[in-house]
Amino acid sequence: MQLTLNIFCCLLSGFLCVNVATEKSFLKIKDNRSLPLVINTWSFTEANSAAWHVLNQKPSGNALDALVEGCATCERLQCDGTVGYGGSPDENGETTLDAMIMDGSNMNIGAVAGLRQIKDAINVARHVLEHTKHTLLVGDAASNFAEMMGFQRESLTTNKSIDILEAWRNNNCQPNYWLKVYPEPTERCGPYRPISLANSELRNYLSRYEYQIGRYNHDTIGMIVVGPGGQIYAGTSTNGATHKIPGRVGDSPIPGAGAYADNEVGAAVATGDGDIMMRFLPALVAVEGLRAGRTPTEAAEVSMQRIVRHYRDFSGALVVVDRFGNYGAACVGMEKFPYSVVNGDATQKTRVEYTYCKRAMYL
Ligand code: SD4
Repeated sequence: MQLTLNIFCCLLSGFLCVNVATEKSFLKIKDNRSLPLVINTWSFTEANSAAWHVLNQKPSGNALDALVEGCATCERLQCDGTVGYGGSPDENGETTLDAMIMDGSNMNIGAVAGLRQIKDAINVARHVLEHTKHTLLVGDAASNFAEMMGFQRESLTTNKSIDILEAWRNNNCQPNYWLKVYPEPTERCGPYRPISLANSELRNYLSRYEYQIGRYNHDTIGMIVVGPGGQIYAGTSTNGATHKIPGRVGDSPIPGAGAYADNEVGAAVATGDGDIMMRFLPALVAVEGLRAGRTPTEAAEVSMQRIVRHYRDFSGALVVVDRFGNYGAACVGMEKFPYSVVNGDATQKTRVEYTYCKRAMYL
């Protein structure tokens, strides 16, 4: 019966559903229920190992410390140039940071967005979590808050980020995120002024926009830590999208978009084209999928399918964990998506696993 259902489903919706079927049977055999667990997007293995190390410290290792140390490790290492200082310069050449932590025991969140001149985004997010009644602080005021909390202001610019900016300017500021402006943004640099277009013309712009902003100008660490007693934390840290318009904030610090956690069911973290992802709250949708009885892989697939139905050229991925430590992932717009994971007893080591993905053709 299940097989018939899967075949029917595949005929209706194309490749993604084939993945659901195979991954599901795979999960049944594997049925990984060992806790504690640390899992994160991409092959950021140092971050994963650092979190695992903290989690297993006796007597004080806890899930929040582990999550913060994991993401902070990526910030220090400038993982892929897309986390921490010196990466993804905006149109002015400045690197700004987004980060979030969610506590699945009480739904408390601390986040920062567009954080300027402070390297330790995940730690500042922790201070929002622990020392304020707010959820999200932004921009220069978030930096003022960080200074009050004892963090140091410094430039996040590096030789590499200067080079990226110069190459972009020399390439007539291509690609960029502008629409409906003059001078023509596909050919010229700004400053731009708005022009009005008919709706049909705007549609053409939208598809071209999706084509230009690809997988390689955004990555993020999204991490989930499930402690031995089932305590779940989810978090993110990123420097966003390269050549973003100053002021742009992505999905990573937005609750339900970049991450979501609920001790009652599980957690999810996202990576990818945040301008699109944040329109769908994919982490929340995935966690609600778990609540409705889906496996982690199914919950991730369904959440991604919802985005692809509207944005076929979208690229992104989700990692999902249930409260027992079963995990899965789904991805769109790339060949395969790696994630780093470690679980079980303290002797276990970080490994990289992959989920294969293809752009859904018939959704
Ligand atoms: C953003 N979602 O700011 C982040 C970037 C990212 O994998 O996740 N890249 O759009």
